[in-house]
Formats: sequence, structure tokens, C-alpha cells
Amino acid sequence: MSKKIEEFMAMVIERNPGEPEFHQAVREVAESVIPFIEKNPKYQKAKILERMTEPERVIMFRVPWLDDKGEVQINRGYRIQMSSAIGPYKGGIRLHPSVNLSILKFLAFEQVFKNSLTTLPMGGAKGGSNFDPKGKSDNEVMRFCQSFMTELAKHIGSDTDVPAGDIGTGAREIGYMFGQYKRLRNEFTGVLTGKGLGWGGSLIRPEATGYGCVYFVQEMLKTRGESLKGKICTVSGSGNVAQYTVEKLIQLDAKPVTLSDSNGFIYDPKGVDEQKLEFVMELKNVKRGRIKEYADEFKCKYFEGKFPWEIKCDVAFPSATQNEIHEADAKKLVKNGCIAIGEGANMPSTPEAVEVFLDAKILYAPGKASNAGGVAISGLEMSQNSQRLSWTRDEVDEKLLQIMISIHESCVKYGKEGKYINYVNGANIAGFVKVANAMIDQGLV
Ligand code: NDP
Ligand code: 2IT
Repeated sequence: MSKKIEEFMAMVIERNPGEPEFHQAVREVAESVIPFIEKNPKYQKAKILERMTEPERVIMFRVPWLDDKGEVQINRGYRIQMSSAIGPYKGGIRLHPSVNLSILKFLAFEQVFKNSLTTLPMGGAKGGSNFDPKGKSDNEVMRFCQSFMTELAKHIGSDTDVPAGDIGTGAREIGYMFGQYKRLRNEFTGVLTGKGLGWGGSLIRPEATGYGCVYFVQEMLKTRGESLKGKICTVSGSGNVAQYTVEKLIQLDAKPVTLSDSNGFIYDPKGVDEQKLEFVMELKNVKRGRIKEYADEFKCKYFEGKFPWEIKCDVAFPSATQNEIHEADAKKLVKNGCIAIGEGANMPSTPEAVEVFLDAKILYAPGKASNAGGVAISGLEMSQNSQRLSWTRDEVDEKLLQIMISIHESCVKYGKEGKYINYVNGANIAGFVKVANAMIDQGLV
């Protein structure tokens, strides 16, 4: 079996040289899915996995804009349209200096499986730019977003491809992009999700990724007769996903004790409470300051240049970025008694770290299952836009909970190994089957 996987990976690496994150994401799926394909030869004959690893379309473009000094700036824009087998392309836009083809292809590939797991009809895509919104004025961000959308508008549409937020793309950026799309097309449609509540957005979309991740962990804990009540939780990041992970943890009487940004992390052993979280939201979403200011305000420890995995916890919620948990961190977490990992970020654990979690048989939720709540509520935002209706907060939150329960059930169905649930295999195989069957039904596409 491992020979088949190695042959397949050699082919992927040859076709996509210099794209380590993409190789990493594909390998993780291949290790789960190739043994399954062996038992289901129709997928082999149709070369489904080979087709899935070749994007349907890759768009790369120049994004010129003027900064506040009147100087010309040039960034690179991307949209990877990976799969439209089960619905219009769907996935976020990342604005971060590290963005490159490899990172966006890994994210688009993950998105195909994640969107399939949500039970909703959405294909997979990802886009972005190496633009860094940090330190830019609102006007500079607006001019960048307008230029970015001027090209992107040619390739997206409410029935074609529906982008949304991701790292560096929040409510402000979605607003500027939506405004520009509307001017170019003279159409008010659901072409983006994560919109403002007054102009087509859905209640609970901002909360959805974080809340959904906590709901998923709750389901995992139930399989061992546990709950989140009283659990000490470490959280990384302090952006959209981290903020609402912490909010839900507080509501469920768990104790979140860390938050981070790209400069370092804070450790607050008394726990982040509602008032402190309000401070974080103001700091990050309005003032756009650094997390260190939390430590100054609430007199707790700040660790420069580090992630919070050395802090003893029951449950860890990596919610910043890819490959933020390395093998040594994973070993530390397990040694310190951590019983569950809920990935809010996409691919935050390196392959070696994942192996440590699986070997230790702790509850490990891969991002494509546990962070699917965000895109799921994006899907519901699309439904509401099509109906020209908006649902209540409780209605959407209840649907989010049911979707996360259903994703958990799919993982159990395909990932059960005796008493142990391998959520990696479960998520990969369950996500694969729906897309693969659609591809077979639709012929050679
Ligand atoms: P935000 O931009 O709102 O927040 C990102 C946070 O992570 C910030 O605190 C940021 O710190 C930190 N961070 C980003 N890159 C790095 C890095 N290289 N090293 C250390 N810290 C870093 O993004 P989101 O909260 O939306 O996204 C977080 C993760 O969740 C990403 O992996 C994203 O793909 C994933 N995700 C997001 C969804 C969504 O709906 N938004 C849905 C599903 C997954 P700083 O501000 O200093 O850069
Ligand atoms: O990684 C993700 O799932 C997202 N950034 C959200 C995508 C979306 O279309 O809502």
C-alpha cells in the first residue's frame, strides 16, 4: 500500500515542483484515501484522485495600487478554482505576505473535502494575495481591495465562485471588495460571504468557525463521556477564529488561558473572561494592536516569539495558521495531559505532530472537519441571499450545531477503527466519496 502512496506522491511532486504545503495536504489525504480506493476500484479506474489534485483552473494576476504617499505598489493576486463537482467554487481570500501558489493550492485542496463534509452544495476554491493589510491605512486597504476585485470580478459570480474571508480578510475587506464588484457588474448578488448584516450578511457567520470548532470538540468529548465544563484550553491566534472560539468556551464554562499573534502569546491562568474578550475584540478588530497589550492591561505573562503549546491544558485550539504545531509541541501537549485538539486553523499541525496525536490516541480533529462551520454558514448565507430572506440568530446557530454533529457522524462512519475514531481518515474518506461520486456521474470533467 505504501508503495502506491509513494508512487502517487512522486507524480504529484513532479507535476507541482516547489510546492511543499500543497504536497503536505495531498499526502495526508492520499494516505487515507488510497487504501479506500483499493477497496473501491471504480475510483481508481476513473483516476479520481489524480483529477482532484489538478486544479480545474488557476488564475494569477497583477494587483497595482497607489499607497498614501502616491507611490505605486504591485502585489500578486490569485484564485485557485480546485473543484466544482458538487457546487459553485467556494472558499476564502487570504491576504498575508507569505501567500504563494503552494499555500493557496493546499488551502483550495483542503476546501474541497471540507465543503463536501458540510452537507451543502459547494465546490472548493481559495484565493488571496501577498498584500499585508497590517500597518496600512483604511484608504490603502480600500484601494488594494478595489484593484484586486477589478480583476477577480471577471472570474467569480454567485453561481460560479463565491469568495469569503480568511487570514487578513475580515468584514472591512469584504465590504470594499463587495462594493467594487457591485460597481463593475451593476448587480447586487451573493457573490461574497461574510458580508455586513445590513447588506446581505448572515447572523452567526462571524462566529461560525470558532463556535463550530467548539461544537465539534464537544461531540468528540462526548464519545469519551467528557464535556468542556472546567477544561483548561489553550488557543492560538487572536483573530476571527480565535475570538469566537474563546467566546463559546466561556459560554460553556471552559477556561481559555492563552491567545497569540505573530509576535507572541499571552498566558492568563485566571482565564479569559467576557470583559477581557471584549478588550481583545476592540484591540484586534478596531485598534488593530498587538496581543502583548493584553498582558500589559491584565497583568499576566507574555511570551515573545512563541506559540502557546508549552502551557499545560486539557484541550488545544490551534487557530492561527498552518504548521504552527511541530512534533516537539505535540509531544509536550500529550505529555502535559492534553486529551483533545480542535483545529480552528487549516493544517496547523505538521505531519509529524499529527502522528504523535494519532499514536497517543487522543481526540484529534483535523481542520477540514472541525473548522468547517465557517464555510457551512457561508453556504447558509448564500441560501438566504438566494431567497432574499434572513434567518434569526437562533435558527442559524441551531443549523450550525446540527451541521457540526453531522460532520462528526460522517467522521465516525468512515474513521472508526475498533473503539478508536481516526478523525483524519474519517474526514478524508467522507469528504472524498461525495465529490468522487459526483465526478463519476458527470463524466470525464
Ligand atoms: P485572522 O486574520 O482574523 O487572524 C489570524 C490570527 O493568526 C492573527 O492573530 C494572526 O496574528 C495569527 N497569525 C496569522 N499568521 C500567523 C503566522 N504566520 N504566525 C503566527 N501567527 C499568525 O484570520 P482567521 O482567524 O480568519 O484565520 C485563522 C485560521 O483559521 C487560518 O488558518 C484560516 O485559514 C482558518 N480558517 C478561517 C476561517 C474563517 O471563517 N475565517 C474558516 C476556517 C478556517 P497577526 O495579526 O499578528 O498576523
Ligand atoms: O478556510 C475556510 O474554510 C474559510 N476561510 C472560509 C471559507 C468560506 O467560504 O466561508
